[in-house]
Amino acid sequence: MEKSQIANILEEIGYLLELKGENPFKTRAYENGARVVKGLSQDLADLVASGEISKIKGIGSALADKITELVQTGRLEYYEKLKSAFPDGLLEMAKVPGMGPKKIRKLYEEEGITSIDALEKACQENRIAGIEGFGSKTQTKILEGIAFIRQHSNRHLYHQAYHVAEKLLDTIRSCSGVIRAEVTGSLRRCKETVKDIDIVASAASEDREGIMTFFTTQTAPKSIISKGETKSSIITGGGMQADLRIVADDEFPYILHHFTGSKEHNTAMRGLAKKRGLKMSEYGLFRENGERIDCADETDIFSVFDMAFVPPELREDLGEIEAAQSDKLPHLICPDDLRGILHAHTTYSDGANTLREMAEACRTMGMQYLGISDHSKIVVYANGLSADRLKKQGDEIRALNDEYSDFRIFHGTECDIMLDGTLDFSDDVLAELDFVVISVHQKLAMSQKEATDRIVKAMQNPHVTILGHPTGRILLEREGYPLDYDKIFAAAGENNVVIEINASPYRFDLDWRYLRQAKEYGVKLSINPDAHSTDGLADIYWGVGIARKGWLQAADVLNTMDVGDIANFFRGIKASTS
Ligand code: DGT
Ligand code: CA
Ligand code: ZN
Repeated sequence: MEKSQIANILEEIGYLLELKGENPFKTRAYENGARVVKGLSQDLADLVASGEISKIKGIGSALADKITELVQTGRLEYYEKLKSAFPDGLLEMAKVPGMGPKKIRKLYEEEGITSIDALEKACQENRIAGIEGFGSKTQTKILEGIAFIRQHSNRHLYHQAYHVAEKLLDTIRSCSGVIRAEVTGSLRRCKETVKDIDIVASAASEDREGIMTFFTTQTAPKSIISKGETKSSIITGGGMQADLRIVADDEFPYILHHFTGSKEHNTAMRGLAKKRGLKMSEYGLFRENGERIDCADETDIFSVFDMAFVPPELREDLGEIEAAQSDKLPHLICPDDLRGILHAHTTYSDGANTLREMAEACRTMGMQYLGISDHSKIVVYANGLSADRLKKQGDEIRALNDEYSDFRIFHGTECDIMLDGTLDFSDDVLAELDFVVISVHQKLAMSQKEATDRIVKAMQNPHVTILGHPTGRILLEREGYPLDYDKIFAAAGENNVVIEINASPYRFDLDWRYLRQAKEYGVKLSINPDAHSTDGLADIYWGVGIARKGWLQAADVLNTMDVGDIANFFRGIKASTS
């Protein structure tokens, strides 16, 4: 069993206990335990075998026993018993935004509601509004939440689909007879969520049947939707649909381009073709007389239209075609352009790894610096730091920095934005730090005006460096609060505030669709992993894909600055406050 699976089970136990009405202390212990397990650098099986597991901070003896049982048997009786005490649908209901365990328990006990469908019906029949603690506003919110999850239920997070697709692609490429194979569709375009995995391959016609048999048997699918010589579809073990299409190798570039999409980009390209008396389809690019224009790869296809190669991330018909025709495509940021990482948590607040472990991991990634930003005091559930503990952390950072000659830790905070737009730490506390990330974590239900005013006011504090996860959205789970982007970007520009692209694949916030608008206001972006463990640092690379999708170049991104430049940048902000 993998660490992440075990962590998920512990998390679920915490949730089930809360559903049961157990004391919060007990439920918190499981949630914490899950986080600790996720962040462990050692092998879990080794820790269990040596008995060291019970000595790890945050894992008491009860948790150690359960982890041991899971590692040794792959099962946990306690968990199975606990789970069987509730109807299945009850856990499903937790997916509805705003439905916490307390609410679910109340609806279960008072109305016998055990599924999302039943919940929807009860809301429509106005049976929820009258229950104590609910009201008609909550009832409407629940209905909106159900509509939201219905709309998103057939989509998957980018990183989860990416991992599945990568494995599938490797398997397909390993099959004899396969000449070329690529992932296409929204995954290749780096959309934040995807519906399915689209793969195209080329092979001689006599090899195709064998490849399809291989695809539908050797990838451990849950089920086979269809199997043909040119197209087959499966449901992967993890429940995603994956399509494989196979063509002759000389048709490969056209099908690759077609299934990469987007539909809008394809439609625009077909319009261009028509203007030139050509016909473009997934099978090729043809002259009026039916003759095919031979293209060895996608670059050849674009050059037929006097266009530079358009990176897949840009293919949304949002100006990329015009830019490619006039040689104005941006030189997109690459992973190698990054010089450091900002916005990381440690065991001081809700991170799973120590300051030193985070720094070492970041340095090993080849970065020049790490900006630590643990939570501020109001975020009690995340063990937010008091001004005193923040000061102590500063001492530890200084001591660590003395040890390094080739790496630097910057001391920051993820300071909460209060309801009225003031900040959780006073100015004299903020003045002691290298940089300040500000974020909203409480009372996320706001109108556009409330949200915009609150954040604009917070950005006016002269100590602020970066606005963190600007909308608070959680992909496929909750929509962020609405913002007036013109006002937000104007204020960021005026106050020299950088805006975060939160690179956690659960957030990707700011959304890529607004990045170009931010740039127009002269706002810099920072690609931040919001890492809560050493593993989480690598989330920064998902963020690079999103930045590319938003047309960003290296110079648009704060953390492409080398350590000297960013230190100057931070000092510049501090100088302006004194
Ligand atoms: P998804 O799956 O919703 O995350 O997004 P895509 O873009 O992967 O969409 P999908 O899988 O339905 O189709 C893959 C590509 O195939 C799409 O990006 C463009 C192309 N395609 C599909 N349907 C059409 C169509 O009706 N017209 C044109 N021109 N292209 C299409
Ligand atoms: Ca797709
Ligand atoms: Zn945050």
